[in-house]
Amino acid sequence: MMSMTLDNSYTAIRLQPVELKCHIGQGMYKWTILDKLIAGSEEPIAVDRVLLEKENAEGERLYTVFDEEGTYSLRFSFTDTNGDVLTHDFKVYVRKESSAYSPFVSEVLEYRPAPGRQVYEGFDSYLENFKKAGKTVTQDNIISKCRSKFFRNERLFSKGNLESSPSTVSLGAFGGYIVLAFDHSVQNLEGPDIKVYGATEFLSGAQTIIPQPGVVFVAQDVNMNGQHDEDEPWYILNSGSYASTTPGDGPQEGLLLGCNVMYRMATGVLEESTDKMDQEKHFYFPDYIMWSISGAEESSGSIAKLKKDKDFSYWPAWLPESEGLSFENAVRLPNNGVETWNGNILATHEWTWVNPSVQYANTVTCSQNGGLDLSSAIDMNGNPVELKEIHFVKIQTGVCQQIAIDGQCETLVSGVRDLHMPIPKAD
Ligand SMILES: [Ca+2]
Ligand SMILES: [Ca+2]
Repeated sequence: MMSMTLDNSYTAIRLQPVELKCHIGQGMYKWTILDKLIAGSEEPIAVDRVLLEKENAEGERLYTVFDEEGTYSLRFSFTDTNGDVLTHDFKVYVRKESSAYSPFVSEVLEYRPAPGRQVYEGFDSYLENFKKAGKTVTQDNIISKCRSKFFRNERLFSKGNLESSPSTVSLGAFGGYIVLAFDHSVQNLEGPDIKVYGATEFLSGAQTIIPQPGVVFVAQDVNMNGQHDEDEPWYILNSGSYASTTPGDGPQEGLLLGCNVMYRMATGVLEESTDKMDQEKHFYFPDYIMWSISGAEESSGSIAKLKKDKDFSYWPAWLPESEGLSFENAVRLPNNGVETWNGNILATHEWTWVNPSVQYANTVTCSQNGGLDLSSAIDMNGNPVELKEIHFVKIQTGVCQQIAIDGQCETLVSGVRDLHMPIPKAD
């Protein structure tokens, strides 16, 4: 005898995940939206959309999001191994959120940069104030400072002011990352769904960008607690453009998954290098921070300290130097910096492959950036995954390379937006 454990009605909040469960036994489970009656209209609209159709345990749990305020009619059906069918129709009453959602990420959950010159520069006066007061800056201090930067940018972006310089947060060298949360579920609809804002710089009056690309990951809030938990897997947005090339020295390969990187500070007294090549590159101290990569590849090298930076540390001030800094499961992009030598003189240096179709963090100016599609998600083994919605975004510096006086590649982030949510009128 098959028995039904579903109720006749449920309540939900718009764009917040809902979990419904019904265990009956071995067989095929199917959950369908029949129609919806949107708040303010008189007649229901036929939907007839299957939300989930899976066998056994995989079909017992429905995790979904309703995007409009109103009443949804759903049908659950179960077909057992003899072909006997049990159906149950029920309603989901979807209410409007109590305070309006933000189209931008609303929370900084974690900020863990690798060492880098711009990690210091992004917080220079803030960090110096702590130093002057004889206080130690903490992780919480820095996270609240990140929040205020993103909040300021949100107001700029909301006014359509994309070309005014946003306040950026540097993720430091390869592997460093930031974890951000939306206050609602971002849906995977037709076309691009989220946009990651990098930096916009004006050089010699013309708008340009130093392409220090980041890898963008997304995750769902499976247990619906608003926090990113360890058992909520990260998926990589693979726009297919990581391997795109521009004439010349573009990258030849795509993503390298599963890299573990370790940073350690040099010990001893730093003295200016007298090596001619170091001086050409403006390196003050070439082996300032040592890095080693294991896992998907074995390699090692160092971050040089630049002459202009000799008075400050590249090490994030709120993380202890003595333990080193390690990052697990980082995703590496091909190197994109080029140095050209004329005899033993540095002739040119530049970061290459600035391709407007390469739409992840910090590769194109904010206005050119068309956004990222959740449909491009792959898991940490490189297999495509189907995501209907996400809650969290993680951005990680993707390139492990230093190029002359530009220093180490450090991805800069200034915000993330849900492209499906209209921007409210700015005050
Ligand atoms: Ca999409
Ligand atoms: Ca969670």
